[in-house]
Amino acid sequence: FKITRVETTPFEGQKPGTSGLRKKVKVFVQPHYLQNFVQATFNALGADRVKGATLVVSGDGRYYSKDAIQIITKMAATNGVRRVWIGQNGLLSTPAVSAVVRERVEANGSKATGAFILTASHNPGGPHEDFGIKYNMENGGPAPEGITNKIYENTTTIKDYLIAEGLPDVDISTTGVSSFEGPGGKFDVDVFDSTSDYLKLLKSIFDFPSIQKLLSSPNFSFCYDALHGVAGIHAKRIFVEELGANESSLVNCVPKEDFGGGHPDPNLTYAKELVARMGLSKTHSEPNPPEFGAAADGDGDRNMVLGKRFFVTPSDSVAIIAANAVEAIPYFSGGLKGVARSMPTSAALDVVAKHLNLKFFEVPTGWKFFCNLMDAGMCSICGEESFGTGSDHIREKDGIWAVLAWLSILAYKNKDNLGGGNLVTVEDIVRQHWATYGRHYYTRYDYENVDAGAAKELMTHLVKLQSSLDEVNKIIKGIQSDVSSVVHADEFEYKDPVDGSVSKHQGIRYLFEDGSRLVFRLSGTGSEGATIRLYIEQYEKDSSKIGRDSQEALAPLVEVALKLSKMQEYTGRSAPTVIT
Ligand code: VG1
Ligand code: CO
Repeated sequence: FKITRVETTPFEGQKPGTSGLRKKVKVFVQPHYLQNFVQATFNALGADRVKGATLVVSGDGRYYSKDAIQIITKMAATNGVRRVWIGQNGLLSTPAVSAVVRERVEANGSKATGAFILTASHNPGGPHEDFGIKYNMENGGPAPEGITNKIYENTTTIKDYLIAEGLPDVDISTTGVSSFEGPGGKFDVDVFDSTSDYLKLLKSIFDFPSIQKLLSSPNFSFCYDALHGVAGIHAKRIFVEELGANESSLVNCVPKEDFGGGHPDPNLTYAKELVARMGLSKTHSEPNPPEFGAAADGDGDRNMVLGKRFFVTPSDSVAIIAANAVEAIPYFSGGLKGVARSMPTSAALDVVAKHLNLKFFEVPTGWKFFCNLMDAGMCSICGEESFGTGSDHIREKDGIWAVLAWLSILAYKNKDNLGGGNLVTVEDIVRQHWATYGRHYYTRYDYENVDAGAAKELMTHLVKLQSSLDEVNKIIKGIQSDVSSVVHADEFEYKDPVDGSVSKHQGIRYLFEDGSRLVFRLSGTGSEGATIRLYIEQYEKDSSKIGRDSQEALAPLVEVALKLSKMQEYTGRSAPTVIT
């Protein structure tokens, strides 16, 4: 093939958000749009990281992925990349990409140096929905802000990009290596099995035989919903073929370019089928739900964990995994190096860290902030309230890992009663945890696709309010006289303890005397307008008060949050789009 230099002009708004660049497909398919971003990324990485590199290119299989893979491959070939690795059919979950970057070694000894992940994660897909792309580094984690800022800068000045002429489209449906000859020498494309490397890693972490025993036990039942995302292919292989779960326990596990028209976000609103199966639907009654259910998002890094007629909040989930990991998961048997959560995530993990005397970190939203801690050996388990949980086995959150972690805990707690009799259930484990550590009532309100100007004004209003706590408390007492007082309010700022980098404006916090918190932030993953996220949390230590309905328990604080922020006044919305 030959190298062609194509002239181009910058597009506005190619700034990577919380997790890469996400836009409507119609934006991405504009001539040169994807190409500009890819070239800007190669330029930001620099020759050191690109010349001779081995690059993984795959994703969640959403609409436009197949075209994007061909374009990126042709650009990699001309930018000096030596090898491109592609999961069969272009499919690799985000955690599987991270595992491949860290673990996979080709027969000739080559290892990956980075990855383009093609996904818009939990956003819908299809010709009228979202596409996305992000770059991960040689540690398997998302590019740090230093790089993403550089990429953005490059997109604003780009004049041309390089693409191969005469390089045929690669057949990504069959595994195997194809070699091509270019002006710079050989260029290989290796299409490989999507699950093998990821599975091998998971097998080295968990006790598969004990999980298999649990799954085949007559008094246990299991259900997994991939919402037509990429996790479906891994789930089939891992849960059914390796661990012996029944094929019928998999729901929506065939990946689709448009996720079957659904919203591939594993929460109680969007994972409707699973929610109904687990006996949690308000309109449908299920006589005999499974003991355990879980769902994934489009790219398989998120998870929702459910018990029979029981919802586990993600903030509780990471705390419970951390509290039980050493006993239940072989990978952690030597102890935990530390634990971490994102700022808006509830403080359930903080309490566990304190009890177990573990190093603890609070970082801004987005997985990249955990990666530095993990690289420095300071953190083993971390999580976000947004259904993201994971560990230092890779550098992304990992939906299937979280399910295996829960199955491990269940297997451990039930090791003596799998023959029959009463199981320790998901609900038992959570209630026991609350009894020991106290309960963090928690909810998140999302206002999606709000006018961007209005959202900014609301945030500015909240920042201004903070200058006088007396004033804030006066307003709050006027709304609800019996909530506790705000003792601290700020805009969250994070100084990375490893590299000293500072991230500002990471959300507005109101911290109350009794441990309650209100947090407001703007989403960085949307593709249209602005999304305001409001996080509400209240801590209850009194064991006689830990069994309440969470929306009911939080109602006074919710009212305070809405009135204090003048939510309806600024946004015109009387209710959130989604409550989780
Ligand atoms: C959201 C979540 C955040 C998560 C991010 C990427 O970001 O809140 O916790 O890390 O999505 O997840 P934001 O900026 O919209 O609040 V994924 O599964 O979409 O890559
Ligand atoms: Co995701």
